[in-house]
Amino acid sequence: MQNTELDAVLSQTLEKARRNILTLVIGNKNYSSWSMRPWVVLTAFDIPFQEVRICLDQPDTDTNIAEYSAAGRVPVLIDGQLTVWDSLAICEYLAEQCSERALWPKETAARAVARSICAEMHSGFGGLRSAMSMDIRASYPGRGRTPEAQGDIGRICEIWEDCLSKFGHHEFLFGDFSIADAYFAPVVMRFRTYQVSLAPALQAYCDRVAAHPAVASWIAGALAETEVLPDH
Ligand SMILES: N[C@@H](CCC(=O)N[C@@H](CS)C(=O)NCC(=O)O)C(=O)O
Repeated sequence: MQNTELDAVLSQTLEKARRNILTLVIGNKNYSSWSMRPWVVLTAFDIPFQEVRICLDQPDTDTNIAEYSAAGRVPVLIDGQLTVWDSLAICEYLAEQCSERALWPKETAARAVARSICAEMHSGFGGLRSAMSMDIRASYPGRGRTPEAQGDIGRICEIWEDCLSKFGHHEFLFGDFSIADAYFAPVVMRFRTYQVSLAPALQAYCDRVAAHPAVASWIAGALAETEVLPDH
């Protein structure tokens, strides 16, 4: 094959690869807890993707997000012509697309509980979310302990203890790292920032989550950011 033909084949292949690669639209890594979840899942399971980062709380944030999703929120996953929005829908889509990999636990009962705790996280824990928002770079020891946040912390500890002992063999929530751990990774970030004291087994779980390469890579990204969003 001549060099020019080779170049043409190569550029067609690259173009095809570029068009086929998943795109995840996210917010700031320091602040966007919802973005963190699918990003960690994609990274933990070695699913190739490119990221588009939109800075939150800016005059052009809404316009920038609207280019990808009419829902006006990140994260958004683009797969060719398909747009999937909302962190839980994205994780479900990824699990379906990569069914050969155990993004959800393999065993039926464990999978049902994993889905339950992710749904509980997705629809609840407003006390924790509003009083102790994710700010990975910061350190606010003892702040944000409203009664509602304390209640949420108690419930999260109960969930973790239950899953780690029943399904997790004291490793990740369901043994191997799964969507459930990615879903609780932003909580681990909050517990570090606000220095929530935990029972040793739960602290060890938090340390394992923070040390997971996908989570560590997100933290590194957050530390490299410089924007400060006081209202977020
Ligand atoms: N339920 C949604 C929540 C998404 C969400 O609230 N995202 C925030 C960032 S973490 C956002 O896009 N805010 C838009 C803005 O700040 O303008 C999900 O799970 O994806």
